[in-house]
Amino acid sequence: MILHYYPGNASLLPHFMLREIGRPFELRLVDRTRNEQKSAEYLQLNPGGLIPTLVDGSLVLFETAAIALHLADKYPDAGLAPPFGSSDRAQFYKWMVHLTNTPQAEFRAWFYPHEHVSDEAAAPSVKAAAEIRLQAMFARIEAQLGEGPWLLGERFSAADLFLFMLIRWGRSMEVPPRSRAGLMALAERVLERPAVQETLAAEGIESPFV
Ligand SMILES: N[C@@H](CCC(=O)N[C@@H](CS)C(=O)NCC(=O)O)C(=O)O
Repeated sequence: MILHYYPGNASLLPHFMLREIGRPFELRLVDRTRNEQKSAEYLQLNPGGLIPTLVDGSLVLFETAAIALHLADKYPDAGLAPPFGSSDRAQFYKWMVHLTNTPQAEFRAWFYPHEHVSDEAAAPSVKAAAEIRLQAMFARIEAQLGEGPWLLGERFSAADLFLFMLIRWGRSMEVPPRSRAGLMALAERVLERPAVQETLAAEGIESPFV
């Protein structure tokens, strides 16, 4: 398997999972400083020119959540998702879909506000509004964590790795997700995982992680 990645990008989730799974894989840097995600070669794999892409034999996959669900399904022994057909599995789907189509999508407006305006002068206002929506999203997620410690209660899953990545992305927000005790507790537990530490080191990501 080959993961096309850039440090700290959405590729972080499948990278965490590949290290949790513990099988050999190759990391291939998509150098964003040279806009390689828009190169003709990369667009063949990922027509949107976005990171990540997973190549698994003849299978080429884009969309972070799809890659994560595929890895969880393919390697059930890694315990990254609850058993098929269980209520926990349904909750797992709920969180994976929610995280990708709500906060992850909103983060695009926050990171790339210029893509959401016709007048460049409006970009700061779009970013500020995205931040307010993100804060509300993180507050709702924290409220639903309840006793936790994980999104699925007692059971760790790839959804927690996904949430960790989003908490990290928000670290320079005015009210960062880490300022919410429940989210910080989850992030600290995720950081205790050896696979997570290995991933962060391999990507050259240093503390503070969130
Ligand atoms: N929905 C896509 C979004 C991926 C995405 O936005 N990736 C960002 C990095 S986190 C990217 O490639 N940005 C570079 C660009 O927009 O050119 C996914 O989850 O795979």
